[in-house]
Amino acid sequence: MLTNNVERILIDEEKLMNRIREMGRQITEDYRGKDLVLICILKGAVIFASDLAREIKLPLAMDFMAVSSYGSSTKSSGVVRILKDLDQEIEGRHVLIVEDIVDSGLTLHYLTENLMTRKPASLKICTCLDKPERRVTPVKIDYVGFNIPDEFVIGYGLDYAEEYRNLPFIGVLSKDAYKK
Ligand code: PRP
Ligand code: 7HP
Repeated sequence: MLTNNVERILIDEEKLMNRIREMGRQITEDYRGKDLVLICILKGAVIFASDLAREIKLPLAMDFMAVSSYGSSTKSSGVVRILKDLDQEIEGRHVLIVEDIVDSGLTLHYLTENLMTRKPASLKICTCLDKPERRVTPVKIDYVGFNIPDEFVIGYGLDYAEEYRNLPFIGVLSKDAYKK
């Protein structure tokens, strides 16, 4: 079964949706009258970005980047690769990066440096989850859904070895699933 390797539910669907509604309201206020581009970092952020975008009551553009630093492990390799770049120019536009999780911070450190060279009018970061205990590189996060403890989580876009992204909640991966 899909939920076999879920040790426990950390954030249920209702809590997720309520928080995303609040974040959408805040972002709507902050970006009113601005040329906003949401950059969804594939693949993990796709579900969060889809829900968040619908709670932002403003005209906006969406673009997608795919970077990978994890492969099928539960630890960051520290090496960030761009697998898919943006389709749109971001020079002079207000860019909001949308992530599912910030862990070591290596992915966002790389991404912000890379995107800043393209001269956006502003560059901010929004993440559904933050694991501050795991930080290796400091990153300034502007919008955080939830701070979570140092446990490997799955669901709502987050995977383990490409599975579990379609769980509607955030759950803790059972240790049996990867300690073999
Ligand atoms: C995950 C996640 C973040 C990154 C965070 O992506 O979606 O992009 O790791 O980790 P960090 O802060 O330690 O860099 P992953 O490489 O697993 O790709 P995926 O989104 O396609 O699953
Ligand atoms: C990346 C990642 N992917 C899934 N679950 C977690 O807890 C993660 N941390 N960093």
